[in-house]
Amino acid sequence: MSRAFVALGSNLEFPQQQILKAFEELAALPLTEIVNKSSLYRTAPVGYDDQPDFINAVVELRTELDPDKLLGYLLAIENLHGRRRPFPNAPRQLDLDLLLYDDRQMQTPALTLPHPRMHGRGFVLLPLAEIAPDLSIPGLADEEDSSGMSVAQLAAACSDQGVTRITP
Ligand code: PH2
Ligand code: MG
Ligand code: MG
Repeated sequence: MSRAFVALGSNLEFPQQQILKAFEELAALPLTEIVNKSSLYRTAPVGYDDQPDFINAVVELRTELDPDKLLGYLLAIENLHGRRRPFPNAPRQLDLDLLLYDDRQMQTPALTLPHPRMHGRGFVLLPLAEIAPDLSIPGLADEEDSSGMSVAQLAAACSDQGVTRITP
């Protein structure tokens, strides 16, 4: 069994419902269970500003799917939600990013692990810190600023990025 973390994001067509539906679809994947879910977070857009706020969350999975198989299922769920890709960082019904898969470090055209843009992003790190504060990100020890820091410490450095936990 492997341990994987997946980030969810949506800012089109009833984002909260997109994320809640995606929780159910992830829970229904073969050889996979959700063992932990963060709260939902309302987050300011990063990268391309002229778009609605996002709803973001992170889940922890236990899975027997290998990373490429899991990624294939994530893309299939995105497609079920009508995901289109008109330009980078465009608004979307659903984005599912594989953040971490055990301690795996890999770089292929299809998949980079850990997710290469997770380190400074509050919309990933704050929900991740809610469910896995003590985790450290493999490979990060090589990067001067953040070596040895836990997810909670990395998240604390992102407190000014417009990320608000939505209380149920
Ligand atoms: N995803 C991006 C780019 N910018 N900003 C927020 N707030 N949330 C996201 O999920 C997000 C983003 C690329 O996938
Ligand atoms: Mg993304
Ligand atoms: Mg993506």
